[in-house]
Amino acid sequence: MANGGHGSQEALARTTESIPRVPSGPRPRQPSISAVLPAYNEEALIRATADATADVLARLTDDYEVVVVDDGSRDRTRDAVEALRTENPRIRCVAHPVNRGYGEALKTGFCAATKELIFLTDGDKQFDVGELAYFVPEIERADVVIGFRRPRRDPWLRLVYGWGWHFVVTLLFGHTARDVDCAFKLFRREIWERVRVHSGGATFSAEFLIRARRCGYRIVELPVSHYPRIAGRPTGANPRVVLRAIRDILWLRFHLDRCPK
Ligand SMILES: Nc1nc2c(ncn2[C@@H]2O[C@H](COP(=O)(O)OP(=O)(O)O)[C@@H](O)[C@H]2O)c(=O)[nH]1
Ligand SMILES: [Mg+2]
Repeated sequence: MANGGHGSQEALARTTESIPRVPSGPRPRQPSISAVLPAYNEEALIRATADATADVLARLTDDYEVVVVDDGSRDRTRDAVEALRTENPRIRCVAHPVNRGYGEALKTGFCAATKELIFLTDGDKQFDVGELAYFVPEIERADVVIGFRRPRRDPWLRLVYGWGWHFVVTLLFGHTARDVDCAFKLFRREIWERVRVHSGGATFSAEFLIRARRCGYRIVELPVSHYPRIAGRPTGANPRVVLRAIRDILWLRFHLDRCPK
């Protein structure tokens, strides 16, 4: 995992350069969009991610906001976002005083979102936000549009954890999605108001999709590009995160039968 140097600079530039993939030309309808970016100790990447997200949203709609959820970071993540806000007031930071977990951060971000559509992506710049341009038209025929990483560009151990997780979720709940945890999702905000998610950790994404399916929402899946993390430290495979995820998915299996929605 690189933490600076030429490789990082090139990768940052590469993913930023891909933004013009947003199609130009007349735009039929422009739903307003809130982007929600969870961030935990992402001072090296959050500025570039939030900036790129704002650039893309500005090309897709006149009415957007970027909500970064700083989940009790111990670095200068929040300062980085506040600095960005002085340049673009549509970017704002909602902060937890202490770390509460991925799902809790998303709950905070989704509740803070004010626009018609919510776009979720991670704050670590592993996605090409420009590909959101392919998602927005799909929302006309779906309630939730989710990405699947093709291919997923993470270290091999993280991939093994990912496959294991996919297996467990499918075993317990049947087919849920090709890539349950892909942090590239677009959905109507009203769905968040109707689907109650219990998990505050890494199970959040699976639970959200499982409940959305049970509520009968239409889900469309699209391929998305994925890039290796170029700075900062991933936490998705930490034992504490994994144990919490297992506890939450078993809780869900037990409680979903009693309270289907
Ligand atoms: N809010 C919040 N975000 C987190 C936490 N852990 C990781 N993240 C963020 O969630 C995203 C994905 O985390 P990452 O560690 O890269 O996991 P991975 O990509 O699944 O290996 C990144 O934007 C992180 O900053 C957490 O405890 N709270
Ligand atoms: Mg990541």
